Amino acid sequence: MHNKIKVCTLGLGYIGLPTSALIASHQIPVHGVDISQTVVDTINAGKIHIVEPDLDKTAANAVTSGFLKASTAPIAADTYLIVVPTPFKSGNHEPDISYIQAATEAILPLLKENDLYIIESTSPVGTTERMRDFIFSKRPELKGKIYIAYCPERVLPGNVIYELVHNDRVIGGIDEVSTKKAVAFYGQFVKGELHQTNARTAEMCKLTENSSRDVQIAFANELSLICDKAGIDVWELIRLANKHPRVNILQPGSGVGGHCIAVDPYFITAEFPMESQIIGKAREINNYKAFWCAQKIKNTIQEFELKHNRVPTVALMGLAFKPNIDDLRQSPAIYIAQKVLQEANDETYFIVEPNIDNHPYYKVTAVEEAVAKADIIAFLVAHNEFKQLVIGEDKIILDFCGVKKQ
Ligand code: SAJ
Repeated sequence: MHNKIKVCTLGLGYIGLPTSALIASHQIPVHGVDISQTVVDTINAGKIHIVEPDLDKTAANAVTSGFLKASTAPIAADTYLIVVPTPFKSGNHEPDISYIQAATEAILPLLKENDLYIIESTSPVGTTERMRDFIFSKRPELKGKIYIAYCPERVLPGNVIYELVHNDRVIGGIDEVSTKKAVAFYGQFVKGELHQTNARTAEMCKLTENSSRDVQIAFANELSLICDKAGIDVWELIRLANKHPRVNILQPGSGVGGHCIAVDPYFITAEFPMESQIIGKAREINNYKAFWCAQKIKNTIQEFELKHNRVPTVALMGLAFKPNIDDLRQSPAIYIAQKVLQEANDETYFIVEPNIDNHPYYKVTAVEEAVAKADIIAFLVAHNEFKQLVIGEDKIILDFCGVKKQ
């Protein structure tokens, strides 16, 4: 057993757990905290509660070596990492930082001179300063005696363990000494470059990265709508436009999902509604794209009925929020499936998602069976399993994500 705990992580989710396991793998004792007893028990049993390649081994080793221990309550450490969710307030797109506030409140009595407090959670601009003010309002004797910084994560789900080590990081303290202290902390386990700035810039940087991707995808999605009307193959168009040395258009799809890109831009628009015109419009376009896909499927069903005098069978290919993962959270494909099935008449539907075995609401059909039986095949996600499919000439294909083009 290690008598001195060095790091206390608050939040053991998609980022908190891999980060804790990575730090522990460097023989730095980590005390991980989560509000869920099930999560805590799972981790202490050497198992994990999320799907992420290689995380199981890293986490299990960290637990068996004794460097990672999970609990529902924090204990005194030298460094506190806040890695809790920042959802929306109910009913609107305003960020809710109450989890960050609650996590901070939980460690307030434990804070002591020279401690380092870092927020990693995606946060609206000014959150770190607000937490600084909150901490010092309750513990005024610590003013100027602890270090406070913001350092967002940038890892791509599915490649978390590699990216945690190799991605560059942006680190912004509330003052220069805090920045330096946080840089020294991450330097122990990050191989990417550590870029120094202030807390507000670091907060905005995270929001900017994901908004930038959202805006670029919206551009591609807008082109797909224009091309559909103009009778142009958008995939060919983008491929050709990208031959220009300074053009790099992303790929259109059935919308933008996940818990980052479809969420973070609202952290900017909520606070700067007048200024964030393009960012706000991009969100609208990417949301609209999913609605448009659902309409397109419904129209195709109607046209089929009129032409063939019978109801068609329909295959909806993919439910995940992006290719080759099993994560269905905030997935445009789920939204499309719901919309289409809501108004289903007598059509028979085959729902396909090769990355999951079953779903609480939908019966999942095997790829080949669905393709063989369906009259209309709508590709919602460009999974690898769909790319090599040989599809009969008699089928109607709605390829929203370019599965047959990329
Ligand atoms: N998508 C498209 N067209 C594209 C690329 C993506 O429609 O050309 C769609 C995907 O299908 C998906 C959505 O966008 O629905 C988001 O997928 P993604 O792979 O772009 O990103 P995420 O949400 O998995 O992870 C992002 C990453 N951010 C950036 O690339 C700027 C990741 O680095 C962040 O760490 C993560 O958000 C996060 O946690 O914020």
